[in-house]
Amino acid sequence: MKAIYYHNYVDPSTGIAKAEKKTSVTVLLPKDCPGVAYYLPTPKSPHGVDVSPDGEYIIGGGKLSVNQPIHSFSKMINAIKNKQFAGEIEGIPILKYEAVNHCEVKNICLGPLHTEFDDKGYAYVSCFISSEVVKYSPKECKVLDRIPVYYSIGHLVIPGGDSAKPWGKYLIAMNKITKDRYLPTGPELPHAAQLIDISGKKMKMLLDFPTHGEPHYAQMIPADLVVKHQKKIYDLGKNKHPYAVKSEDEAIKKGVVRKGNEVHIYMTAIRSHFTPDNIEGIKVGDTVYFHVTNIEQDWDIPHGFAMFGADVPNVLIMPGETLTLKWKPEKPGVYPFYCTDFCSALHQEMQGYVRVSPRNSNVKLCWGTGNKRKCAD
Ligand SMILES: [Cu+2]
Repeated sequence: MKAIYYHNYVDPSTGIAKAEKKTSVTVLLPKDCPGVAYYLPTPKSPHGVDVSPDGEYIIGGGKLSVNQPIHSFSKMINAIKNKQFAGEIEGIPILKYEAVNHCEVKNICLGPLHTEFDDKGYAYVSCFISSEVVKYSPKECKVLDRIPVYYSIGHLVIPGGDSAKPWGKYLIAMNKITKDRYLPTGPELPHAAQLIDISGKKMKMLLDFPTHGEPHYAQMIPADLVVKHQKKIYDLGKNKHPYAVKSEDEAIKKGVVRKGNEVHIYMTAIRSHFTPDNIEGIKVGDTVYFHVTNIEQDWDIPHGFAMFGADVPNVLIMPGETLTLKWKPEKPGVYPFYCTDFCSALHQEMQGYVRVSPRNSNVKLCWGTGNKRKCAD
């Protein structure tokens, strides 16, 4: 059907984002696609739905029910095969509750919301109203342990707990209310996260710490899964940004280029200066583009670039990356720019100046840093 939307993507070789306007979208209507979806009835006001690592148990958090319904995936497939339906809504068949239900965990808690799983076949549900985490066996439909949390837990997370391979050592409870837990610093208090050891038979509270926002869906994985994919720098040699410069000499050589009222500045940033850091010949009425390449090839050395009076006041440039900041000076004067990310002991000195002349002046474009200077022909 007709719909206008923008498909945005970043070309990794240039770092430049492009937006493509599209005019149609594909819409699937269930009544035209039999078998695409089925309803699983879940009492009452279901909130979360989570599937066990082996794919067999589909657990609905019936928030206003004290009995936790556990649906069976294999029973569901059979029910679909045998057409055990209780009705239909807009072309989507409703499966018969009794045909798909594995069991109900009776009196599990008040307000069960979300369920996570460990690597031993146990499930852990967050209980919003009774403020607790309850450990149970979905297979045997049996509650095994419960631990109070402070207070009103929403989500919870176990490393890999939403995947086919959980690491079952820790659980973090994400709580929405912390009255009486922390220093009363103002009208709003922080929310809380609580780290719980789930490696033993009984759950054990290890740590209670403030967090912000309403802590929500989160995932945890062991750090060594991330380390081998981590990006420390962008390779300067592979930077294909049309205004990238790879050295200070190149920045001086390419320098500042005027195209009518448009001025493009090739600039480098490295501890602890910009090249060029002294520019004149810009005029009121010009649109100035600072194309700043961070030529560092070292981990954790981003540089910032802020231009006094620019609409977007600041960009943060990672090592090897080029970013552009647009600026339209409105009156003559000398304007400072500076690095906005603490990069070294001389970070505070990492700054420069642009001299802006009146609209009709004939001040020549000149640029440089220290003794390296150049002027336009
Ligand atoms: Cu810096």
